[in-house]
Parts: sequence; C-alpha cells; structure tokens
Amino acid sequence: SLLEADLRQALAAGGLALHYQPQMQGGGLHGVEALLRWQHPTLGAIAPERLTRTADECGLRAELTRWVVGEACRQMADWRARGVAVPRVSVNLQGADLHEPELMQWLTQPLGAHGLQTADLAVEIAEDVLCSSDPVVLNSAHALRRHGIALALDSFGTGCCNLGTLHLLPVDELKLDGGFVRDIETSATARALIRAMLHIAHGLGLPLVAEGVETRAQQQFLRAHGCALAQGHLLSPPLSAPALERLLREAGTAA
Ligand code: G
Ligand code: G
Ligand code: MN
Repeated sequence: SLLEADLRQALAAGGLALHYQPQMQGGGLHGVEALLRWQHPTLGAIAPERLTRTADECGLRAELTRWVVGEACRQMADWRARGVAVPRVSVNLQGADLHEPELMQWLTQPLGAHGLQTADLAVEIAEDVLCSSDPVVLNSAHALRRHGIALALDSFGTGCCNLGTLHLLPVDELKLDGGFVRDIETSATARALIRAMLHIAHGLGLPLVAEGVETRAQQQFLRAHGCALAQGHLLSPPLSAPALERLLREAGTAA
C-alpha cells in the first residue's frame, strides 16, 4: 500500500517521532511515557494505532519497535547528559513484540550503547496481553523483570485479569485505564470500580498510575482515595522532547 511505502521511507529517513507524557507523583516527576507520532507529509498526523497496524501488516513491526526503543534510549541519554531530570522512560510493547526471541537484546543493546541502566527503561504491556496466559508472553515478561526493566500493566481494568493470580505476574505497577477516569464525575459505578482497583493495587503493594486525568475533580477524587500517581492532559499532554525539557526547566525554576 501507499502507507506502507511511506512508513518504510519514514523509518529510513527519520520521519517518525516520539512524544513524551509526564507521569507525576505529586509535584515530582515519576517518569515519562514515550508515544509514537507520525506526521505524514500529505495525510497529516497518523494515529499510532493505524501506524502500528500498518507496520504489523507489512512486516515492519519489529523494525518499528526497535526504532521506538532506540529513540527512547537515545533521548534519555541526551537528557541525562544535559542534566534534565527524567527518572525513567516507558515504551509501549504489543503482544507480538513479546514473541520476538530477540526482544531482550532489542532492549539491552540500546541501553548499553547509550550508557544507560535497565532501571532507566520501563515497558508497558496491556492487561489483555499480559493476562492471556500465553506462556511465551509470560516468559518474556519474566525475562524483562529479571534484567531489571520495570513492567507496567497498561489499561488495567479492561483486560479481565485473573485477580487470584495478579500477584504472581511479573508486574511492577498498574496503569488504571483512562476510561474509568473519564467517568469519575458522572458515574457512581466508575467511582466504585476505581476505589476497588485502588484497594487491589494497595493490597498487592503495586503503585497505580491513573491515566487520562483531565479535570481537577478527577484528580481530587483520585487523590482522596490514595492514588498518588497521575498522567493526563490536566498535568501535561504528550510533548516533544524540547517542549518537555522547557516544562521541566520552568517547573524547576518555579520551585
Ligand atoms: O499516543 P496515543 O496518544 O494516541 O496512543 C494511542 C495508542 O497507541 C495507545 O494505545 C498507545 O499505547 C499506542 N502507542 C503509542 N505509541 C506506541 C508505540 O510506540 N508502540 C506501540 N506498540 N503502541 C504505541
Ligand atoms: O494505551 P495507552 O494507555 O498506552 O495510551 C495512552 C493514550 O492516552 C495515548 O493515546 C495518549 O495520547 C492518551 N492520553 C494521554 N492523556 C490523556 C488525557 O488526559 N485524555 C485523553 N482522552 N487521552 C489521553
Ligand atoms: Mn501506555
């Protein structure tokens, strides 16, 4: 397809970008999530879902994932070198990535090449993928963990995880799906479910990051129920690396 040819071109010629969304713990930065952005020369912004689907269909998924990890590491090392205090960068992986026999090398090679530690990188994997009881996925997840790469369970609450075995999964934190957060002000059900999910997270000793926080009321509800970590447009949209750096410098001088 045309999009396929353009994606090959973008991968080869630096047409892709990562934006970074802060994950805040109170006033402090917990980490940033790297989110893929593609500004197509004629079609404009291509949604990441469409981009990853296209990559899947035309055999470019591995190359795209490797680009994302490499670029996130390159950027992280650049921030480190210039004293920009970003504790950690997380990248989103798909189920198929966890089936790659070389996945561990895809992650550790750029980390090493840029002089980073495994603790500088985290991986987000959707609940439905991690809880699919696919032994290959589980093995890869355990391998990541053994290497010291933190694993976040993405879209928590949407993948029907077995709650009896959640504590056995190699997971370091939970990311509450933004759909629950969106309905905080309008749905008693959403509020009840969030309280229950926070109880589960606390009971298992897992930090929980609320995604998609857009309003003060949502933020206040989450805080009141013990949710210390938040990500969303209220705090900051995903930003280009220079824009994130400006934000952090302003926050630093304001403090
Ligand atoms: O970035 P939003 O801003 O639009 O992302 C939409 C969806 O695309 C999310 O589910 C997000 O996890 C996914 N996504 C964003 N960046 C990447 C990426 O680099 N790799 C993969 N596999 N998914 C990504
Ligand atoms: O699937 P995943 O959770 O990785 O994707 C995160 C998605 O949430 C990205 O598409 C990102 O751009 C989007 N996002 C981040 N903050 C907000 C927000 O405050 N509101 C909404 N609606 N989406 C958000
Ligand atoms: Mn994510």
